[in-house]
This record gives sequence, structure tokens and C-alpha cells, in this order.
Amino acid sequence: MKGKLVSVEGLDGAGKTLLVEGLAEKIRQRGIPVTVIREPGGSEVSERIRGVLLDPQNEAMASTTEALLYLAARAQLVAEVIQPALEAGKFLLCDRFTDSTLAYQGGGRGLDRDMLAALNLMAADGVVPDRTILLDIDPQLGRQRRLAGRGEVMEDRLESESMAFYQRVRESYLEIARQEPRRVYLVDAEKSPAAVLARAWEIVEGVLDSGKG
Ligand code: T5A
Repeated sequence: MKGKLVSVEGLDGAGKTLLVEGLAEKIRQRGIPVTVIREPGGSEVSERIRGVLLDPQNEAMASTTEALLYLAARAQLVAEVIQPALEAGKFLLCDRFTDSTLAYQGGGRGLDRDMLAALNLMAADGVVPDRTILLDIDPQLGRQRRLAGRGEVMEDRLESESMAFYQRVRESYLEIARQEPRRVYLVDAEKSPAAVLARAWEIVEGVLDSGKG
């Protein structure tokens, strides 16, 4: 049987990492093995590309270069980790996937969405998440959480973008949710961690139950 993939999306600081950890624990408690992945990264080559992408010194990076690097990191991750895991029938939880490119490089940077969607298909080798949990948060709150959680003010290259950029990314995510309501489930990320986890768990349970024969 083919495996399942659930992606978690949202602005920086929305709480994706915390949520993915909580969901993975609950899935394991059910006795189901789960593979957790974060993008960009998750394989040796992809982690190296992540280093280039997030390095604050790479100020001169053009938007097209940025998009192609995210897509390159994804292509490697899909070939090396995601496709083999799906073929082995595993359950995958992805901290970011294809929608991040549409929202950040499409909405945020203004690159052509149709072109990005086509490149996403190529990079993801046709893999589409079974469900996507979109953590929706005000960009200011996301930034506050990020900085508070880290206890210092150093930001990576993307994080130092303006609030207007993050507002466009948020709008773009919300547009994806409107366009694909059967796949993308909107979750209010401004609620408590426990409330966010409870709502997200209902969504994941739906996917786990759909795999029962
Ligand atoms: N990117 C990525 C693109 O531009 N295009 C792409 O195609 C892809 C794949 C990745 C960057 O790359 C960009 C997007 C990003 O800018 P990253 O460092 O991996 O960089 O950044 P994020 O994935 O955004 O990770 P963050 O750690 O910044 O955000 P998270 O994971 O959403 O937030 P999390 O869980 O670490 O939580 C932040 C803090 O808030 C607390 C946590 O305890 C933590 O302290 N928190 C809450 N507090 C109150 N209530 C809640 N509900 C909370 N949930 C979490």
C-alpha cells in the first residue's frame, strides 16, 4: 500500500515545528511509525542548499535563484527520502512542502504562480500531500514568537524580510486554502499549543483512518 503524506504550512513562527513534534508523538503512540521531514533540508544535499538559502550574507540572491534552490532541495529530498518512504507504505509528516514555494516565492516575491506550480510538480515528482494543515497567524505575532522562542534577535535571510512581504505570503496561503479546500485545512495558530494540536490531530486522524482497509 502507498504511504501517506501530511504537510504543515504557515508563516515563520506559526508553530509548525512544535506541532509536527506533537503530532509525531501522537501517531507513534498509536503504534504507527512516522517519518518527520523539514524543508528546506532533510537530506545531505538539501541541508547544504538550506545553508546557502538561509545565510544572511547572501543578500544579493535573485528571486529566481532562490526559487530554483528551494525546488532543487525539494527534488533531492523527494528522490532520496519521500518517494522511497511512500513506496514502503510509510506515514510522512513534512514541516513545509510545495505550498511554501507558491506562498513565499509566488505571493512574497511575485514570481509567476503557474510557472512555480509546474516546477513544483517536477521537483516533487508528482507527489501531492494527502492533507495540508495551514497554520494561520498574524505576521507580527509570528515574528514575536520566533524571537521570544529563540531568546535572541539574529534572523536568517528570509526572516529579515518586511512585514509587507509576510502579509503577501499569508494572503497567498489563504488563497491556496480557498482553491483547494479538500486538501488544505486552515487552523487558527493564534490559539494555545494544546488547542492547535487538538484540531490538527483531528485532521491527521482522518488521514490515518482513510488508510484502513
Ligand atoms: N521557504 C521555505 C521558502 O521561502 N520557500 C520554500 O519553498 C520553503 C520550503 C525556512 C525558511 O524558508 C522559507 C520559509 C522560511 O522563511 P526555517 O528556519 O525552517 O526557514 O523556518 P520555519 O519553517 O518558518 O521555522 P520557524 O521555527 O521559524 O517557525 P515554526 O516552526 O512555525 O515555529 P516553532 O514551532 O518553532 O514556534 C516558534 C515559537 O513559538 C512557540 C514555540 O514554542 C516557539 O518558541 N509556539 C507557540 N506559542 C504560543 N502558542 C502557540 N500555539 C505556539 N506554537 C508555537
